[in-house]
Amino acid sequence: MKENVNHIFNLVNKELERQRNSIELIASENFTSLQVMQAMGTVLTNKYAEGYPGKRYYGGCEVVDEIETIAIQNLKKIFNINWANVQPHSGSQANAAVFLSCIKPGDKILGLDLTMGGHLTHGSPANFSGKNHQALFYGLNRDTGLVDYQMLEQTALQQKPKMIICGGSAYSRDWDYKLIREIADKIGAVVLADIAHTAGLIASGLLNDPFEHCHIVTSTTHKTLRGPRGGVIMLRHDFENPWGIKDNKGQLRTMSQLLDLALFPGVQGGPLEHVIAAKAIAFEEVLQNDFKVYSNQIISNAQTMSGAFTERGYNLISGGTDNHLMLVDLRNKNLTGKKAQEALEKANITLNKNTIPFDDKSPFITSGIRLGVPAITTRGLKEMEILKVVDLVDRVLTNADNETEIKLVRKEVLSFMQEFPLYPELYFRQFS
Ligand code: DSN
Repeated sequence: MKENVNHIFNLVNKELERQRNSIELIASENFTSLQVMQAMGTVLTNKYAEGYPGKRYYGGCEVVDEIETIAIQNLKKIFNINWANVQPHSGSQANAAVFLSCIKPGDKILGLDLTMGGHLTHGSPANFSGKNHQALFYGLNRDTGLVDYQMLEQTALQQKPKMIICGGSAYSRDWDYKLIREIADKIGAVVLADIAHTAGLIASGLLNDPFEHCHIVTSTTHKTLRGPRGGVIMLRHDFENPWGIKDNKGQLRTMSQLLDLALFPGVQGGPLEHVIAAKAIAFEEVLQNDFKVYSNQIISNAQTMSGAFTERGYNLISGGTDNHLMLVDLRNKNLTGKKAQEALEKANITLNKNTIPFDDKSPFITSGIRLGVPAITTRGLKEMEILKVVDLVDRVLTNADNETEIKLVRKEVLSFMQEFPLYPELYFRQFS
């Protein structure tokens, strides 16, 4: 038993070393503060608290009530909103609750195609969203790489979906939430904005504000928000639901009531109060002035990176980025996304292969890679260092079959990342 437990802690330390020694370019990852991490490893993990603050199904909830209330208050301050639910275990659970509260099985939904940068929970046939609903998709314009709002409008007017979803996981441009709402109003559809990727940048006022136009907003908390893994559901205005949606007792409810009920008991059981404590701390960090400095640096780093790749002859979908990520089309480099990901991994550079719009390759192979800068920005890399990162990535991609060159790049990555210490004091001790 002891050996097996220690083996796990050894593996945790191994992962710590992997993170320390890599250039992390996965657009959806980040490094939390030590405080955020510490909150997750506390006695709060022992507590059952089904229900919501003040209305729980278990005794002994007075402390977690206080913690969850602080998390909610902090989140409300960040986005200037009236209501929030901080219990979703993930962005997918948050979206599942929105679906459960607003639409019925079989209803039509309209989201950005996954192969064009959308998300599994926006209607993919492999996901509950596409299995339980009639999923329709809009895409990107082939020439510009931008969301094809004309296609979105035409599909919406013809098909009359009950819900329009905006937001994605590999789209590097900002969204026209106002236009989407105008289209939705013509057919009486609910607009869900999933800001999982860009929440931190929106919190810092650097991207369009979805809250004024979209009925419901969901997010994860671990990407640009730099919190623990988890999700949230938010409303700026808690509206009387205009669609006359009733709860399972046939009672008319406001949206916040329906969403609370949909998440618990509809989708989830007991909330993860240790993660909610970590969310409360992360949200406190977002409220500090230096978070805005961090978000500005993300955008500047992403633009520096996209400019440098373009100068080196890489084709970027939409020609660049407004946010923290970019999508590179590797077809002119005679490389697949899979090959690129694997070669880079050997050099301790982590990112993911990604389909590009109108890709002729499968999601297991792909013609592109997605790169994001939130994690390396947290580690302290600025514009000058971003140029070095681009150089290292380019060297691997132009020598993808040259093991000697890849080894040389790996050596450089190891010494380069030592200049940006990650959790220097941290070590997960073994138990005797
Ligand atoms: N898997 C996440 C991403 O990488 O974007 C989205 O859920």
